Amino acid sequence: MAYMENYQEKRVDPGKLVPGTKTVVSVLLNYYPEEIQRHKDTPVISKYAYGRDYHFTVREKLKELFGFIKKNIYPELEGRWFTDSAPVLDRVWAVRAGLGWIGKNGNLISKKWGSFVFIGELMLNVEIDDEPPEIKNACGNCTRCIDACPTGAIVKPGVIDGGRCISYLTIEHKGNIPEEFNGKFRNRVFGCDICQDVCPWNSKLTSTTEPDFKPSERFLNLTSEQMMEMRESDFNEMFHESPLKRTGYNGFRRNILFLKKN
Ligand code: B12
Ligand code: SF4
Ligand code: SF4
Repeated sequence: MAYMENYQEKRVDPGKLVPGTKTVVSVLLNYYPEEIQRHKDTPVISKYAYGRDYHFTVREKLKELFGFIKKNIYPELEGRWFTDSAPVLDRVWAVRAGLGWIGKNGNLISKKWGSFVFIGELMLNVEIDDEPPEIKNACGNCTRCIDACPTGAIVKPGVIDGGRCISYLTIEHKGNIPEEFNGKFRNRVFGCDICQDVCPWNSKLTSTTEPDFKPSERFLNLTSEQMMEMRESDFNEMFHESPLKRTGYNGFRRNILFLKKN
């Protein structure tokens, strides 16, 4: 993740990223699925990857929102939109927009939507007169996420050691998974939701209505054997336009073999 060290100036000052920015509009998109993988022993894929890659979906929606604002409110509107795509601190903008707080598990938590939400922004050249409410951190004394993380990746409240996080190790990491993590992945094959699944703010969530994120029946029914034996052509067919394209078949196989070995 060396790319995280680049563009520090642009990261903290949106005017350096999109000259003329006067307003940042931060939005959330719920991706909490109605149903999870049906077979308990099938290697677990993170909920964010159940459907179409959110980068496409959120970007399309942001473009639409931009068009709507320009057409109906500010004809002079100029700007750009982002989600996880540029040197933008998505969670920090969501906090400043009053959408939630950053929980001890490092995720933005909304009182209404929980944390299974994607974050995106519009950077606009118009001034919008709005005082967002300040949302207080509502984690309280809870430490469920820290206690549940199997690799000890939450090193301080809200601070994730990326190098220890299963999400990083299964998606971003290149090469073999270090031996110190043998037996610690709790059957996670792509990403990890453990610190979100245990969060009380995620206990009564409304499922997403976004069709792009709806998993296929075939995906929900995958058995452990089918996943272990999946061929490249099946993988490409099932995960076409999916976040799993990021690791590709080889990364997926590496993760499967790591789980099998342990
Ligand atoms: C790098 C990254 C990762 C890395 C590192 C995670 C991390 N916590 O930093 C890895 C690969 C591990 C990862 C994992 C996941 N990620 Co990720 N990831 C990102 C990414 C690209 C950048 C995060 C970042 O900037 N980190 C670097 C440092 C600077 O951030 P930090 O120290 O954690 O942030 C603090 C400072 O910014 C400070 N701060 C506060 N105020 C201010 C003000 C200023 C001016 C500054 C400079 C700083 C500052 O507070 C921040 C929070 O503590 C964002 C997208 C984006 N562009 O923001 C998505 C993002 C954070 N990830 C996301 C998701 C969904 C996940 C996973 C759930 C995926 C999964 N299921 O496997 C996991 C969750 C792991 C976890 N417990 O956090 C979502 C989170 C949505 C949400 N509700 O919060 C994001 C926002 C993508 C999106 N657009 O929706 N991720
Ligand atoms: S995503 Fe998994 S490995 Fe990463 S901090 Fe949360 S529980 Fe730990
Ligand atoms: S599990 Fe508890 S401590 Fe962790 S983010 Fe949720 S409320 Fe906060």
